[in-house]
Parts: sequence; C-alpha cells; structure tokens
Amino acid sequence: MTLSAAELSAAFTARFGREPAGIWSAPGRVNLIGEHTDYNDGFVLPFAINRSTLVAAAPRRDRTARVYSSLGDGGSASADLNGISAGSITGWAAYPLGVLWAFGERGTRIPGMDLYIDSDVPVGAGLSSSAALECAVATMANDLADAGLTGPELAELGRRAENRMVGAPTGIMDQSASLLGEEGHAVFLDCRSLESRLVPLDLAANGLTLLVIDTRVSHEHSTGGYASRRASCERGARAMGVPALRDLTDADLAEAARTLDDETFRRVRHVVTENARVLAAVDLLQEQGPAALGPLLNASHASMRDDFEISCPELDLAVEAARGAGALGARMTGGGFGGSAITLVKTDDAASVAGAVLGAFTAAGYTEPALFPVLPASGAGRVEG
Ligand code: GAF
Repeated sequence: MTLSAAELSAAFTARFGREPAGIWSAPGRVNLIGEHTDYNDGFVLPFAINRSTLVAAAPRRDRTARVYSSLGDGGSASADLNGISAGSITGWAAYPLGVLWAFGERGTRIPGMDLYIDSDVPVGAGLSSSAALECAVATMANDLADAGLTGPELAELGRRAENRMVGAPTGIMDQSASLLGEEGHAVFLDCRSLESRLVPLDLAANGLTLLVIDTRVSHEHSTGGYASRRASCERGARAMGVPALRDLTDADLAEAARTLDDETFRRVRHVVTENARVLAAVDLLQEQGPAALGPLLNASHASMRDDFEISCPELDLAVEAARGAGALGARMTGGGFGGSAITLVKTDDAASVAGAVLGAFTAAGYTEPALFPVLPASGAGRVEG
C-alpha cells in the first residue's frame, strides 16, 4: 500500500474537511489457470493477492458522489447519483462511480458520499486493479447503505460497472477473486452456476514461490482483442449448437474441426482444453499439492499463444526464460495482449529465475520487467482500527 490506513484517513480529512466513516480494502488477483473461460460459462481458478486498493469513505446528506484518487493522473471527479446513466462517465472515475450507479440500477438506494482511493495494485499489469477498485467501492457502499448484498451479488455489480459504464465486455472472474479470496487458498469458480469453493494453495509450506513478471506492456479490455475473442467464442458456440463453449468437451473437438473455420476452431479448442486444465489443476492441488501444477501452466500458455493468440513476444519471452532457468511452470495471466506472466518456482530458485528473466529482457532490448512474489490473500472487507 502506498498509504497506510492511518495516512489514508488523514488524507481524507485534509481533502474533505471531516473524518471518514471507515476504510475498506479489496485485493487484485492472479489467475492461476482458466483464461477466457469465465464468459464461456466455464471454470476458473484465480486467487486474491497481497496487493490491494483502499477506499476511505463518508456518507453525505445529498446525492452527490465525490471521488479522489491518489493514483497516477487520477485526481478528482464527481457526479449526481440521480443523474448517472450507462456510459455517462469516462476515465478512471467510471469504475468507482459505475459501481455506485450499478447499485441504483438494481434498485438498492445508497447515499451520496465522499471517497478517497489509494492502491498498490499496479495499473495495466493484468492483476485486476480495476476489479480491486470496483470491489473496494462495492463493499464500502454495501456497508454504508446497510444493503446486505452477498459477495456474488457485489461481484455482479462490479462486472456491470465494467461492462456498461467502462464498456469492457469482461466476465465475472476478477471481481469474484477479489471478493471471495482467502489467505492460503485459490478460488475455484463455476462461472455458470456461480458456485465457488476454496482450494488450498499453501506455497510457503511447499517451498514454492509464485513470481509475477509484469512485462510493462500495457493493455485494455475495452478495445480490440478481448472483445473479438469473446465474439469468436460466441460464434463458435452458436455454430456448434450449444448455449456456451462450456457445453463442449474434448470429444466434440473433431466435429468442431469439421464445422468451424480454422481460426474459430482454434479459439474453441483453447476454451475447451482450458476448462479441462482447470478441473485437472483442482484435482492435482488437492491430491499432490501446488508443485505438480507446472505442466498444466505450460500447456495453458501454449494454448493461449497458439490457439487463442492473446500472448505477445514479451510474455512469451518471460515464460521461456523462466522455464529455461528451472521454473516448474509459467504462463501469461489475465486477459492478454500485455500485462503479466506468472511463474511457479522452488523458493531456492527464485533469485536465479528472476535473474534469467531480467537478462533475457535486456538481451532482447525490451523494457525491464517488474518481478515480485505474490501470495494468496484475503478478499475484500472493512479495514479494522
Ligand atoms: C480479464 C477479464 F476481466 C476476466 O473476466 C477474464 O475474462 C480474463 O480477462 C481472462 O481470463 O481479466
């Protein structure tokens, strides 16, 4: 966190001239495996990470929402909660104000409020800084209004803000991880039924470290590739006569190869095989522990690189360099077209793997990546004290 809770409280008071009613926090996420499966009604296995967004807030007597962010070129924005409509707010403020709008849209009345936001989730790194912001605001507004919404209901509000206010056609995974995560666990989510289960992911007890390699190639999901991949999946499902690609298995791939054009077939094959990899990963975690996940991570990356075509040269290099230096496995994580890769390494090898990745980036003339370990952490909540 760039600001401690006490510093954030003081910063709130300096800006708004009164004390906050409380401070709420929500983490970013790493997706262990299960990419572009969420909007296909499939399976995902993300975990909440030990990097979070904090929001200090106090209700107002009127219906004005004022937001201030200390991040990047954030600054301030405000809106009349009676006058917001889908798409009416642009820039970073579309995330927090979009969540407040989504409460109203589902018929849950919330008060006007002042918000001060800070975060140590890197923006544009594929670690869901947007979901962290949405979920911190959703959890806060749920408490301030005493609305009693559940984690899955708050996740849906975050997704609606992102889909309809920001204009990014994303799925439900990131918000679910940020809200439902628990320390030492991954969240296994069925994106059709929205049933979830915590799966133990104790890295330290197994002598393992999970390193994030932020390539610093930034990406956005409101433009281009993400939406076109989603459209290909929907086209593939229609052509195969199923409600969603979740309804296809390995056994259907031969028919899919005959029915679909080559590109759509490869998109479909990624989703079908990725769903199977998530289920296999859950079994492996439970039966053998995290050290056994390497081959699935590697296969997932190959599928995203070759079939779904959402990797980029920097992500491929990060993955290859890590594996070449003895990592157990590596894959890009998140929506793709930039952002971060993850690599699972024996803790004793973490420094040499990191050094090999940095060396490979220098040799290739790429911008120096940021490397740091992450741990499965708790989901969103009120910060005590
Ligand atoms: C992004 C989206 F926000 C998620 O919903 C998910 O589709 C992911 O890309 C790809 O797995 O993070």
